[in-house]
Amino acid sequence: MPVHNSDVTAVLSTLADLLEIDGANAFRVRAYREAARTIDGLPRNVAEMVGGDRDLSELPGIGKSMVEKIEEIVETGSLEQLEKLKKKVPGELSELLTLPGLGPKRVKALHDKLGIEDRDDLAAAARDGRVRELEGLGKKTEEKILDELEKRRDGEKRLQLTEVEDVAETLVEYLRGVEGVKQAVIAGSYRRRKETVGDLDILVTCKRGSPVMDRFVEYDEVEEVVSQGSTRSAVRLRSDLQVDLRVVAEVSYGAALHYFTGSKAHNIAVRKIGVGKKLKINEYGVFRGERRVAGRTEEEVYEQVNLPYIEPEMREDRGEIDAARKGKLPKLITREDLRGDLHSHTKATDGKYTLEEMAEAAKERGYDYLAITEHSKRLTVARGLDEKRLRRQIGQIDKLNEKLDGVRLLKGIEVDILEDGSLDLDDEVLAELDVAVCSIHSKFDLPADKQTERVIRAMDNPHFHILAHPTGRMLGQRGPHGLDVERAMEAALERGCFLELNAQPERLDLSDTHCKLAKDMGLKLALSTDAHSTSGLDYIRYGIDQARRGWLEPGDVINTRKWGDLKKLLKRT
Ligand code: DGT
Ligand code: CA
Ligand code: CA
Ligand code: ZN
Repeated sequence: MPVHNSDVTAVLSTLADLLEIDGANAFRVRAYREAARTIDGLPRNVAEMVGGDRDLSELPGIGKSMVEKIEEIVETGSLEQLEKLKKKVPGELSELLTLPGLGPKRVKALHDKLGIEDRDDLAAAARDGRVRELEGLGKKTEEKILDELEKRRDGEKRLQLTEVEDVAETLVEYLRGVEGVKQAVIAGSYRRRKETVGDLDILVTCKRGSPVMDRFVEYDEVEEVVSQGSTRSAVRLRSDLQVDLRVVAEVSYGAALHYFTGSKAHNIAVRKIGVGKKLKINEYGVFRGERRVAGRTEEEVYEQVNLPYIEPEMREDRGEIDAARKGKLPKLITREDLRGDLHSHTKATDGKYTLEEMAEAAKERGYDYLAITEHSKRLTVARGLDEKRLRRQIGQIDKLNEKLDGVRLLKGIEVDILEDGSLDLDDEVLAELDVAVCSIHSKFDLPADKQTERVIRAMDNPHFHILAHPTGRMLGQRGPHGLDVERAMEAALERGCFLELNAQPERLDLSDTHCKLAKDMGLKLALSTDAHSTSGLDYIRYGIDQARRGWLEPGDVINTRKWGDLKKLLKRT
């Protein structure tokens, strides 16, 4: 069983939690947390780094002894130190640290005095009124704990950004229509355009006496009112989405928007700079002593710490603060920068529309070109094209292009990469195409090194242009198929080919950190929808969001170029 980065992160975080409950030195605890966070943000597989010639201790927050722990986790799947500690402090206790009012000392007391070992024990004790008996834990905290435990039981999953989008936008529109409401915006991970969101965080400014809180909790889609107050309420919608609403003063609007947009790590980093300037930064504003020196806009907040405005998609504490400080923030790509889409299907295979209809749809969206990339013959479920049918389509596209005005269809294919790394169509027909998008649709379970070799061997074919949906993951359905993305990127760079950022909302493949890795390596990406219908072209928005989270600029994406220039880029050798 290969060890994933998330496994390593989980072991290190649990260790940090249990040490904290056990009363260990705060620095030690923090060291494990830092290490966990570093591993979590790594775009490569740490297990392979351990096996290879990389020096892990070069990573931020990872010292020599931490390297040994990581190696132990990679090799054994666990950590002896943790297993020993668990005999004293049950592992499930770590989860209790995230409950309202519960810090390490209190969790320890719950364990020592009430024999609580996990959340079920805690729920039972809270229901019996035993929790309130402990020092410092009153009836109120007990109720909050119980509430939170129940909430967690129902909704433990994160929702895909695209699943919540309609619900979210409709709700904000509704709030904007409430009497006295001036502004209503969604902050949190939703504003950062993270691929999944835990809950929605909405901010409102309004006139005194606006009934916004009442209107919010009585909104049609509300299934349960979790809490209601004059400045903060929380509800759970029928779609299982939890929504927090906060009413903030206009003088605090920018500070609140900044605070609740997060990420938490970004906030902490900004606040730290503030501390160095004797400024206190919180959701109410930026303060020097008692005096509010900023807060109306986010720009003001950043200005106080001598930083330019940082786009929400970049606020993950992944180097954006440093880049901002040096005046080196990327000028992030926007939808308008794209000149075309390089991955789409028509009725000839598993798409819904004709060549003409797809061309028209591309033109309506302001594109200069659209690549038609049908599946190849091995993918029989999609009625993939063989050489003969592909040649027929090539002829149709040539003819259609003579008629088309203002848009061009590119002759392409989404050719299967077979198990041995060969391509599913012969070289002669591939040579007649403008673009070959290549992808894996079978044998997802090959060992990682075999999977990687398979892809690299495919790239050796001079007709290979773009590796489509490189990792094969499907959000919430299936994990990546094991390709070593960094090695694939290196191979692509050496051979003059590219990787795709597939904008299908359940794919978003590459991830944000992979996009950033590509950029750092100097590898350009294709940003494509894989549209199976005319409206499917609109999924490009999600790809743009992901690209921006990966720091991509127009120059980092090949389909921002005019066809003539793109054609040169696609030329191998
Ligand atoms: P999510 O909901 O899990 O997808 O992620 P977020 O980022 O929306 O997180 P959420 O809803 O827990 O909190 C919204 C924002 O509030 C978060 O991005 C940053 C801010 N925030 C929450 N807790 C803290 C905290 O303890 N410290 C700081 N500095 N900011 C926090
Ligand atoms: Ca949130
Ligand atoms: Ca929240
Ligand atoms: Zn496709």
